[in-house]
Amino acid sequence: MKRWLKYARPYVKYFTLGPLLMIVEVIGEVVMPKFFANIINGGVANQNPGYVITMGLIMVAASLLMMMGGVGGCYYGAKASINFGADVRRDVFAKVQTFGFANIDKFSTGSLVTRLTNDVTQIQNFTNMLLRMCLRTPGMLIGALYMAIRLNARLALVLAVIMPIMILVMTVVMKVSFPKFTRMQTMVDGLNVSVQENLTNIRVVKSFVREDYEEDRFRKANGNLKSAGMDAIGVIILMMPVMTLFMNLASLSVIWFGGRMVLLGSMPLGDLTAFITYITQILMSLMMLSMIFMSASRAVASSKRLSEVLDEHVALSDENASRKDLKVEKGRIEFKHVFFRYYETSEEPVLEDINLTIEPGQTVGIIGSTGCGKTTLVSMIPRLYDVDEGEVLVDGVNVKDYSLTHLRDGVGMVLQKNVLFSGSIEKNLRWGNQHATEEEITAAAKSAQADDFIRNFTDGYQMELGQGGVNVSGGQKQRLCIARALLKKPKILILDDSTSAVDTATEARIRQSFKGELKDSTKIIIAQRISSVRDADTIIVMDDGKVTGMGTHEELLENNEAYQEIYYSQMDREEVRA
Ligand code: DUT
Ligand code: MG
Repeated sequence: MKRWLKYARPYVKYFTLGPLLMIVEVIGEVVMPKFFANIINGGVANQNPGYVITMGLIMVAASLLMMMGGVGGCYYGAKASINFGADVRRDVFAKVQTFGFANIDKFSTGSLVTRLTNDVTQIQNFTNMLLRMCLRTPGMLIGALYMAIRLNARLALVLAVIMPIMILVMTVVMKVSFPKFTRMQTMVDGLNVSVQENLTNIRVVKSFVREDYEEDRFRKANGNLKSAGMDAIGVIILMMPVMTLFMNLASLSVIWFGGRMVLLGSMPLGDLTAFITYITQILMSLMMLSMIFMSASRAVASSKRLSEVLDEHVALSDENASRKDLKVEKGRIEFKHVFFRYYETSEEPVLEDINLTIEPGQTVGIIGSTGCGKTTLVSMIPRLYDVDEGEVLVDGVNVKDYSLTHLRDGVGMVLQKNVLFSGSIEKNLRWGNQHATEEEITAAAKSAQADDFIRNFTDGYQMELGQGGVNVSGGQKQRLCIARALLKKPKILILDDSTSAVDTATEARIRQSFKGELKDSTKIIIAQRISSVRDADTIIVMDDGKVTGMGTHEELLENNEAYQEIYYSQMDREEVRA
């Protein structure tokens, strides 16, 4: 609660003006029936047209005032809640940006999208409703109650019976519906996950002709949401007629008892009509209160989900880093007894007791069967994940002691599952360095063997890429990603299977250019092809989370069985090709 108040503070003017103006409307609503009673009692019964006209004019003026209050109240209420929602959304998004991979894996992207959109909207709508109703509803309840008792205290006893029953019904309904709303939000998550996964991967879906399957999956998620929604709304649907029943019973009793009073002459007719209006107002405001609580239970469910994001502990941060000013200067890498697993519950570690040292300027190849942990191993260097045991040192300093910005600035990583973003090629390359000159950009593209094909596009470096870089080929995309990393001029360059879609001749040219331009940088190349790593200073052979061999191509060919196996299986193919 305190957290959300903080978001209201900058808009305190709107937050007070809204409800205050609504009060104007309520006062009007409460005195109107009394004026009406006066017209009947004083004007109609006494046949006094002058009085009727004066009262009528007063009522018109009051109505105008009421309208102004109502419009103003709604305006400021909307202004307050929209600003409030926007600020919450901004902060939740900023928090998500600090998340490590592990945090994102935990929530799932779909759920984060729901929280950022739907959940924020829920609390925004509730705030809006609260601002319009928070003074209005109790104001109307108390005002009408006061007027009714003043008009006829004995008749008001009817309320003493009806009101407790209605309050009881409302409490039960709220208790029942709260968990149902929480469940509904989870179903919205499910729906978003299904939609998001489908849309981002629509090309794969289509190429595997999986539309039916996807439709089915969507139908299930949509169906779940529908039934959860029906379930939650169902309670409210049931509540409405029950409340109306009590309201009608109350009016009926008032007419029954009040009618007798009018006949006996102990109550003027105008008072009875006014009284009936007040009864309706009281019961209506009770209903409205219950609506507010209902909307509150939804908002509470959403606010809990937002708090989960805002309170999420980001383990992978540089808050406790002791050498924040330090930059990566040389590019020496050391792994000491490193253990790692993605999930605390998994039995086998993905990395098991890794020990290795890579000297600055060296080129190191990593080779091994798929799933053996190559990507995981290199992810430890720019701290995409943190080790469970042991330590990773860069230039003799634990990676946890660098500021994340400096560490990641020093480490250029071309991810295995790489993406480009919508925008021009130049804009994408500038991710590597915002301030790069045109010459630097061309140079990086040339080293990555991308300059030629970029120039062949009609718009050259200004060609617009689609979302995820869909309008370039796989090999072109890989080369653009390499160029993007090269622009950082990193001390450590990691290529994770980054030339798998590039032909061998082009790949050789890329390696050649590294020798010239990245002479002093440490280069780590993960590859499936021996030809990609055979020139490396050291080749690391991995199997099942462990390093099983380390040495030059010749050394490994002599004494490492796994390496020999890979080599000879690929040699056959190379020879056939040659
Ligand atoms: N793994 C996870 N969660 C992840 C990524 C990987 O549990 O987010 C598992 C899958 C695999 C192991 O970790 O069993 C090692 O994965 P990694 O991606 O490191 O393997 P790789 O050597 O890079 O395989 P590939 O050659 O297919 O890229
Ligand atoms: Mg990999």
